[in-house]
Amino acid sequence: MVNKYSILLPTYNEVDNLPLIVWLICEHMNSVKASYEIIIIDDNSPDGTQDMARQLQKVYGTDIVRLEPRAKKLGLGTAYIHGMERATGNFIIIMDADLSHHPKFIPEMIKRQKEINCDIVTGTRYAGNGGVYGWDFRRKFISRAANYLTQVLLAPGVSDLTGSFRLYRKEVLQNLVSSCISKGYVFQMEMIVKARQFDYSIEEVPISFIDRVYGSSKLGGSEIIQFAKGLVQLFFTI
Ligand SMILES: Nc1nc2c(ncn2[C@@H]2O[C@H](COP(=O)(O)OP(=O)(O)O)[C@@H](O)[C@H]2O)c(=O)[nH]1
Ligand SMILES: [Mg+2]
Repeated sequence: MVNKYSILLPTYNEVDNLPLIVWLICEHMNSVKASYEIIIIDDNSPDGTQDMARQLQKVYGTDIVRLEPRAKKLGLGTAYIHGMERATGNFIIIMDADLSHHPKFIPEMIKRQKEINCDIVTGTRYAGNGGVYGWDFRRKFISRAANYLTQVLLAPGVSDLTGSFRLYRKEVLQNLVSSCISKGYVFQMEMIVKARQFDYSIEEVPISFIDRVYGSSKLGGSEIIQFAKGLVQLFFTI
């Protein structure tokens, strides 16, 4: 069977980033002759992201660029589920739409998955040539601390637990999503911890993460507290 990759792009106010990310994805997927679709899950962004998505559908076709909107801002976790349920590929790639995740890493993830025949390939900022660019000390510290704490408490043996640039076998993602309870940023971490429990094979590909240029981040103080709470909860339930 020929593999098909469904790339989920959750968007909230990404009108400036969308044309470039879609173009880059197409370039890189075509360069390795992969079969794919891009699923834009937009939560009724007030900046006109959906109009932009419809313009892009005219350029690339509705089979390549699919728009699966929701009525209001319902959060990232459920956006992935919404996209996954509508995906026609046997592999699912999740990534941010703000150009922090460069599509040039997708062919590397695909290659690694094929070499090892693994269930999950996760991008890592904290191994090999991976890195973080453009973050201030505060964000770097929070991310490092979150990864370090989780490593100490749960020892999942994956170097980047809070990243969200990953490739999953579709049935693996379905199984993980239905067994994960966390909301917010802790969700990415729980996915990996649960994947370990289920004995799924996980490979890593180093990525460089570039902070967004256009638009604004949604990480605030409450998210950090939520993460800490989620980590403690996972520690006691797993
Ligand atoms: N559909 C949807 N997308 C979201 C929501 N919140 C964030 N996003 C998207 O998720 C990705 C990551 O969000 P971002 O704000 O960049 O988070 P950060 O990189 O951790 O600061 C981006 O593509 C956002 O547009 C949401 O509530 N709904
Ligand atoms: Mg971002």
